[in-house]
Amino acid sequence: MAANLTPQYLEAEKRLKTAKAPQERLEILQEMLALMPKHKATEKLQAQVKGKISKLKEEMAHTPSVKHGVSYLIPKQGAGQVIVLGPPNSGKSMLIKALTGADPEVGDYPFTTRHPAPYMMRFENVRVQLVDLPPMTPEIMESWQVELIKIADAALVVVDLADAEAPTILEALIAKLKDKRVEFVRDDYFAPDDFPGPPPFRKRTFLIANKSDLDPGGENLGTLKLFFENQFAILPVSSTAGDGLEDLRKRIFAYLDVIRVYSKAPGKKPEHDAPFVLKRGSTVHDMARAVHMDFAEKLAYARLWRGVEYTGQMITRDFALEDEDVCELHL
Ligand SMILES: Nc1nc2c(ncn2[C@@H]2O[C@H](COP(=O)(O)OP(=O)(O)O)[C@@H](O)[C@H]2O)c(=O)[nH]1
Ligand SMILES: [Mg+2]
Repeated sequence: MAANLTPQYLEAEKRLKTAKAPQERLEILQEMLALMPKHKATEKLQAQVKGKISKLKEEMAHTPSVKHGVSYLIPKQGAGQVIVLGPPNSGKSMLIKALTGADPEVGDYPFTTRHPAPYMMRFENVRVQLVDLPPMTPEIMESWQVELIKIADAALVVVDLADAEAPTILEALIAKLKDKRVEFVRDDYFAPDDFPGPPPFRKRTFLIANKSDLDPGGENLGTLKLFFENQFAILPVSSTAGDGLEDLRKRIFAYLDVIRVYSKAPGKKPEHDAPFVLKRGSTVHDMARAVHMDFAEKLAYARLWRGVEYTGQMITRDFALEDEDVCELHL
């Protein structure tokens, strides 16, 4: 049976031969898949292209693109990785300092921060990784910065409330990133697809309106809301005075969409200091795998403690866990 590939498909296939950048290769492969006639004779070819796509995505998730010899990979640590970005001097480093107690370089001149750097923020009994990114403007945007944003679990976009230009700069920055297939969203909502081609990288994002101490009347905050309220939750904070930071910490954790589960040995107290951090929706089986690869295989049943609702009842391996559950695994 003939595959009957279209000229458009063959042309895309030709482009793939010379394409080097992973993102470009991904886009071409996805185009090929879309262009391929779907019938018996192309089944094998479809599977091949799909295989290449998933392999490439896997690779891209682990390596930020290399350009001019600059490449940064920040290994994920803790309950999740949150990228902190925005225009120069908006107070990104100061915000991180206030949230983590760490000591990133803070300066009243632009471009104090030149390399990405990870810091750990404590939230209750877990730690969340915040990545300080050198400033971005619509004009100054390195491809590795874009890759780091794509990989992160969530984003904080920081703007300066004292800067009347902030909304316009931010609008241009968002547009530029959208061209690079990064879309900041309030939630995992599914936007009507106004993207031609492969789906974009959608990042859960808070718009941090920093330096609220310099906008006491809230005028600039009002303008920011007019511009962006539909797209983001806008959180006014003051990194120097500390206003709004406790709330922000909580909301960052909630955004990561993870749960904490405490393991417990029979007859012992649960280990509250060392929660297992799992994706929301994880089951007892997932928990067992997180504890030890072998446990997942050998798991017979588990017992659950959850408020007054569960007080040690038996649950099966496909039971869905919730934040702060206590779980006793039996092999
Ligand atoms: N008044 C005020 N100044 C701030 C605040 N956050 C940062 N700054 C100042 O803004 C300048 C830039 O801060 P920095 O964190 O280095 O900005 P970055 O370039 O975005 O990392 C510094 O002089 C900070 O002291 C804030 O909440 N209120
Ligand atoms: Mg900085």
